[in-house]
Amino acid sequence: MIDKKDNNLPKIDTEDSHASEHVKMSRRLFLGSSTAVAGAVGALGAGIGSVFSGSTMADTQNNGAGHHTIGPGELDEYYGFWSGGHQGEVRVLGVPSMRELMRIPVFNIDSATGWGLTNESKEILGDQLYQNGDCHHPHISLTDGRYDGKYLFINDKANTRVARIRLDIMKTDRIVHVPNVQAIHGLRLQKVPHTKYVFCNAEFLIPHPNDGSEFTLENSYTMFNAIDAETMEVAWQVIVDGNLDNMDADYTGKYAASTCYNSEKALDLAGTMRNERDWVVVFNIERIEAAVNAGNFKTIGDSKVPVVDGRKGSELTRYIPVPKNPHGLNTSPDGKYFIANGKLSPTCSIIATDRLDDLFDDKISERDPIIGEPELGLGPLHTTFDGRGNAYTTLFIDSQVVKWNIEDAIKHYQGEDVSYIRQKLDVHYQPGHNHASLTESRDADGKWMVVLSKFSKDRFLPVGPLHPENDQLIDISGDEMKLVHDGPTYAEPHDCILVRRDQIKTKKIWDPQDPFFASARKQAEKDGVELEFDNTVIRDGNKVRVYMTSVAPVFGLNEFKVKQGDEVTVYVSNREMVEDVTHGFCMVNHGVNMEISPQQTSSITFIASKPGVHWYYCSWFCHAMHMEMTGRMIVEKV
Ligand code: RUQ
Ligand code: CUA
Ligand code: CA
Repeated sequence: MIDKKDNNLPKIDTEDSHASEHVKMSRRLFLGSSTAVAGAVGALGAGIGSVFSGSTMADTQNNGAGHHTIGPGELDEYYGFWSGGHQGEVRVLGVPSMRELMRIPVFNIDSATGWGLTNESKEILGDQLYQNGDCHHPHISLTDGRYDGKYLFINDKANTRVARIRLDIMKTDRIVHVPNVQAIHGLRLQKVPHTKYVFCNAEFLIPHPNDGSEFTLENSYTMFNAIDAETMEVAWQVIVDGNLDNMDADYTGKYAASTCYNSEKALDLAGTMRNERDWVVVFNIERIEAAVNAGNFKTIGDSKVPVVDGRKGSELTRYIPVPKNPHGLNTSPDGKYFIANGKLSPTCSIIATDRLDDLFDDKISERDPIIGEPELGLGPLHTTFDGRGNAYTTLFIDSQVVKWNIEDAIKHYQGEDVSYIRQKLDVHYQPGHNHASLTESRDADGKWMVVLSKFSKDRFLPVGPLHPENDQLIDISGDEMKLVHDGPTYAEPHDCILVRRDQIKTKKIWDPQDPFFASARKQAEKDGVELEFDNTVIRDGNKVRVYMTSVAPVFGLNEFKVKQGDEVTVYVSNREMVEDVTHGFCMVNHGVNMEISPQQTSSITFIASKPGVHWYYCSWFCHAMHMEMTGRMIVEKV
């Protein structure tokens, strides 16, 4: 272990040692001939056990080109948007530096910005004000198969929600709770002609209605969901057989496909592994829309969402059998293939999207769209692409990423004697998602790949029993993958998306007319208050509205007076015209804090339950006299 630590030091300008090269080669050979080990995968437990056995070899880090180093003051080429996992947020990183630029609170409560505390954020979070969320899949809206930089969408598995983030201000602006289902997991966007729909899978099977009158798994099912990307209303739902895991959409706008690992409808682990093949279910978007428009749907309970039946035998779906408990599903950037990752099978299944019309017209049989099933290694979870015909698949159990050539894998399946594996690279450790730059668009540029490893084990200074994960940056621009950076991350990013920096256009300061705080503006109008200028207190029964401006380093009000028990709403408008001068408003001992950026209005409501003097202060450093940016709330006893 001690020796290993030395090996982990960055070795930017040195050559690979012969020793580690040797180990790397022998390991590759071992894995190259290990395709008969499928049986060993049998139990998922075997994979977990190997966390600590498969990766204790010498460091196989390639000595990277080093051009991932971005100097102080230099800007990155890519934005990376990371899921924040069960922290419930989204993180913005610069790539290739892997510097964290910003956090965007989504489903979580954020002490710094007041997300979950302010009236503006509560309006977006809605009635379902849960305290937690579980983000997995961040995806950026597209127009004609290219990222358009408008929105980012992300799922909440924990509370069955989908959120939209406006990328011009990098704030969450809409959240929808998906009815009739439990646990939104896989989420992707319609790519063509544009992101009209956000597609998302509900993972778990539930009875309908789920009101305590029925508990059996036989009478439970789950649904595939489409959300209108502009209105953020659920447009329709499709009942399926089995469960749903991950998904992707095609480049015609006609099809979407999801993996199912629980075709068995089992409750126990062994049961979910009973079938040698589960399936990929393909959704025919045109036919589903036609069925909804023709009124061939039902609704469930109070929900008005049209529900169509896509179970086996339906015209709306097709079920393509694939081995075994498949997980990720990824569309190649040329639009030709859906690739389903086998998880308990050492294979990926290549589905030809140009055979789907025939499949739906019953001209071919259910396995005919499969045109390749390469053996890649143990525990394939997700695949990403370089736009040059190569695929990169994470191997969870092997702790590797395998680079393979898609056309050669297809030829091999047709009986040609070609090898399709290009390289296997150790990653540290147990990778889940991987993601190459621009890979979910036509513009996949094959420069960088992030591998999101679930375990960091010995890669960082120890921080107690809870370890960070490890997001590794890999240079894929050359023939060989080169590992160039380790990035510790907190609970649990799952997935990320990389876009070119010119594809995102952000505002430097807020538009004072922004809909984000339209309700505050409306209330001010009703009260005859001008947010830009006025500093005033409006009493409305036991509701008190306090309006104040903020210009560094003063609040418009040094003091305001309320009565014990009043419901107080404080509106602060930041009048700065200069970027980066954010103020905060923190009322001591009231659980009240919020961000107010230039030209923004923020508001927060609380009960003034404690008589006496209560200071408030600016909580975002704004000026040399920032400490002096304070005031007092006087609460009179009643
Ligand atoms: S899933 S580690 Cu939540 Cu994206 Cu595959
Ligand atoms: Cu205003 Cu600090
Ligand atoms: Ca299964």
